[in-house]
Amino acid sequence: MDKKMMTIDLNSHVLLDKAEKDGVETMYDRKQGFKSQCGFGLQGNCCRICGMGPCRITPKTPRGICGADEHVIVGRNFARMVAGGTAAHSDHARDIAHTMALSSRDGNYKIRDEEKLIILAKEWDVETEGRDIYDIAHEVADVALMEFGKPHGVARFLKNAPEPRQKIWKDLGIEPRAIDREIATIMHSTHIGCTGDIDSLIHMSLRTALADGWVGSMIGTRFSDILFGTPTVRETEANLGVLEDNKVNIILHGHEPSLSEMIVLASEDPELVALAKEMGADGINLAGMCCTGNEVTMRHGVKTAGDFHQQELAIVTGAVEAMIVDVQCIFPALAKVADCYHTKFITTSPKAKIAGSTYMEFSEETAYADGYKIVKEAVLNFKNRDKEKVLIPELKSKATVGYSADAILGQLDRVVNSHIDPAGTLKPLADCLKSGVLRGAVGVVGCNNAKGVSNLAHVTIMKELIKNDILVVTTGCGASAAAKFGLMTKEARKLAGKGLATVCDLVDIPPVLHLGSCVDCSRILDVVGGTAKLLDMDMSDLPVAGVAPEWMSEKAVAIGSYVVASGIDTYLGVMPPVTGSSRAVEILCGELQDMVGAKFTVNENPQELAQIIIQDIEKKRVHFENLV
Ligand code: SF4
Ligand code: MSK
Repeated sequence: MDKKMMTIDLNSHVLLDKAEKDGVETMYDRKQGFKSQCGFGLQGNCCRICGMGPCRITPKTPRGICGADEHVIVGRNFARMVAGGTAAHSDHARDIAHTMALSSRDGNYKIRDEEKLIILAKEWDVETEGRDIYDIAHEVADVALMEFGKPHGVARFLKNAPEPRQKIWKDLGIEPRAIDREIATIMHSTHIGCTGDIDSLIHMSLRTALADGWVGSMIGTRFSDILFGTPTVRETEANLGVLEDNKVNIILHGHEPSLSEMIVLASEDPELVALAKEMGADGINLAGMCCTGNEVTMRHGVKTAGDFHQQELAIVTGAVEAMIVDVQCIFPALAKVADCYHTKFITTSPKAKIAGSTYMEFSEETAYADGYKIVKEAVLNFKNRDKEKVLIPELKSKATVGYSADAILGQLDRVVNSHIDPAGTLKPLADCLKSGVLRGAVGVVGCNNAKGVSNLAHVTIMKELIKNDILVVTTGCGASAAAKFGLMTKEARKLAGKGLATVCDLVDIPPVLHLGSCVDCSRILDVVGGTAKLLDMDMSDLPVAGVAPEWMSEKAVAIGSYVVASGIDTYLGVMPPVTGSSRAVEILCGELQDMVGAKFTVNENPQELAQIIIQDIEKKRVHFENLV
């Protein structure tokens, strides 16, 4: 295997050698078996929606048995990807809302950000005067849960968007009603014999994606902040070098903070720390992975072990006592890899049971007790570690993380002239954009994709953007890549252009800002929406963009679609399975511009993609500068 063609992460290179030596198969081995992938699947024109199929579109069979053409088939497949992604983010949000409904003063889950709860309660017309904070929390949780299936009206959070944007959604008829309803509508409409019109399929995809971004993800982010604390700026480290030789190493992987928060608490329990010492370890070392990694690093400074493509390699170190997972982005392959070492692969969610794992169900009702049991299992496993099999690679990078929208406001307040400007606003950011010191701001988000070299596109694009005075904000595995490659440090300012470097010095920020996990793309909507409102513009007027250089999940398709529907141009480094329909490409990469003021652009060469983004931002500046 040519490791350089697999990943640019040098720790991963070390561990790929070890995996080979240990006889362990990883995704990179399997990737080689998939060198030529199915052309129908790549183009999205294979349909297996009904039992008469699969029907594949070719010159000889231009229609499926029911008569669906390539446009209908591609459109239905695309819509189902959006529905899948929206379901995942939103079910995460639903769980957090349920957790808030369980919160109590002496229970496992408490209200940590009362101010944020009160603001939200007022936004949602929940009475706050003279009420106990937990009564307010429970009512707000109930209101949120209604957003999933309320029978009337449209989503409440939509009114947070700038007014011109709300009008576009209303006029187009893409205001989401309730989250589950939008998902169900897509599943119904894409059933055999329903929607046979690609324009309509993309239209409903946008409405469902908006339910993801402006409703589900917003509930996920805000409720997590209220329950677990709004992230603040803190220092951490990233990459597999954060594992420790003589400690019980526990990897937290998945998405929902309700589990990881309990594991963090339990890992500090004096009884379990004492037990770890009894087992011969120096203590317990937690490290995060994927989006759970982002959640716990930005709230607790827990170090980040790595990203999506490093989950197997973490176990290959031979130094992990437990890999604890909940939902989403967890390789079923982990069970087999864990079998080759002493690692306990612990699944916890009835929504994501994996054959071959140790299943220890986590319930919010018995949260701490469950977390304690799971950590204890990990600690007791330390005695089974085989020192001969341990190899912890050396590399790790420092990173400053935790830039929630609130933390960004806090940093900006450092440069506010309080005699002239009110504190707590995005005005300094808007001023930097107006003056052109910052040419623009770009969200670089999303996964790693085995179609490319892991991390290459993320790092290349981020470096190019900051060099050209474009501020980068990042979430998900893009954020982990940035942290691993040192882009979230003050030292990274030397990679930035003069304007951005000056802003970073003034505001004391790195050129790449860590905004959190996948659901925290909603923080990007908050910042862009807030800046647009401040400037009395629409989001599509700003020199901003979204990029998913290495996207792979259905969630990423939903994110890209709501970002575009919010008026923010979106750039993809991997082609989605839509090229089987010329009409799909025409709409997604062209006509959406007239509908929602933004569109998709795809280029699989990261250098070229970065240059396209920079040129487009400069073009947008002309329009923007005319408006300000
Ligand atoms: Fe074939 Fe139509 Fe059934 Fe799809 S829905 S599998 S195109 S017959
Ligand atoms: S974990 S969705 S690989 S960002 Fe959110 Fe990473 Fe993508 Fe999963």
